[in-house]
Amino acid sequence: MEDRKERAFQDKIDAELKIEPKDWMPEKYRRHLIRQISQHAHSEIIGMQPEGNWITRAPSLRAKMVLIAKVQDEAGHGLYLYSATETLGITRNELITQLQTGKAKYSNIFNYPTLTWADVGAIGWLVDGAAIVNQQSLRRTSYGPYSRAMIRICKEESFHHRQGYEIMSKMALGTTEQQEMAQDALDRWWWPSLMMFGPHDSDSAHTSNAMQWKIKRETNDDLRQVFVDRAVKQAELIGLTIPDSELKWNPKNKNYDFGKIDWNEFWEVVNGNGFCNKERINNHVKAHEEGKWVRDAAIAYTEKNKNGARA
Ligand code: BYC
Repeated sequence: MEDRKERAFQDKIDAELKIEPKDWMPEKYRRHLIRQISQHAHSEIIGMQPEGNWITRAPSLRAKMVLIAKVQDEAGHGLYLYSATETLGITRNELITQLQTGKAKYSNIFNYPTLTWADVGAIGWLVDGAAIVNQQSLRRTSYGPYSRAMIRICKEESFHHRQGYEIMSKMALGTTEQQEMAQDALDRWWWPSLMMFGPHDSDSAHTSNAMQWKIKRETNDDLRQVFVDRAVKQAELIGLTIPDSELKWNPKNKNYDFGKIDWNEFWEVVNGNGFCNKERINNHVKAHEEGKWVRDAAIAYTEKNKNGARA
């Protein structure tokens, strides 16, 4: 019986039909999605911190308004993604506990500090740039609510990418000091951005199932390559140098070969030993505790309306 259901499930996926919350799905598929979508949601929410750090110090009113809008968008992305995860039968509270206790991961990239205004540019350009490559692919993911969230999120990410590239272009074409700041930001954010795509395919524990179930549509290495090829041209255009002496055009494959990624650094950061891991989680815990009265008030209001409707 279970086998028959599983075959019908796979046939549906192979036929490019979406799986919806009330459809039958194997437990492994459900758990895989909860893991991936919730980690994605956590990344959006934790990702507000490095850039939020610069809102009060943005160099102009325009820059400040744009940055506030961007950070607010990330909160919205987190909310769509938490909602998509909840359709799989897990509560928001459980998800938040998983994040705060270190059971659930979030993207490696948000454990690095934002030292200068150029870092805000580098995040928009490289981090959102990497996220777009990954998320454009995920628009075709097999789970309906995740796919629909991705379509909406991608539209906003394009604006984020532009705001980052605009900051970098202005600085790269500015005074010598600004040029140095832009190059320094690129030097620090380049390699962690490549790590965002996850381990090489040969070391990726989840890729095989994810590809079979069409949760992922392209592998970690394939998406990383798309990102590198795009970013090299963008860096050239504004006169910045990618910090990789092995970066070289490969005429046979028609893409850029690049140097070795430091996977020790990746695992250290992912496992809690990056520069900012503790600070990021402590801030989250504090904000969550301080927001308790808002959640309590919202629940009390809903309960009151329910009771009112019953009376
Ligand atoms: N960081 O088998 P693998 C944003 C973990 S936020 C940390 O390849 P999978 C933005 C992985 O979880 C964008 N951990 O896994 C927000 C697994 O460990 P577990 C965030 C990572 O799932 C604010 C183990 O390594 N985007 O755009 O097949 C401001 C083995 O990996 C990472 C998403 O989350 C990492 N980078 O592939 C600006 C996209 N990579 O879970 C921007 C959605 C891997 O077994 N997620 N790990 O403990 C995905 O597409 C996939 O989950 C990944 C990893 C490609 C990330």
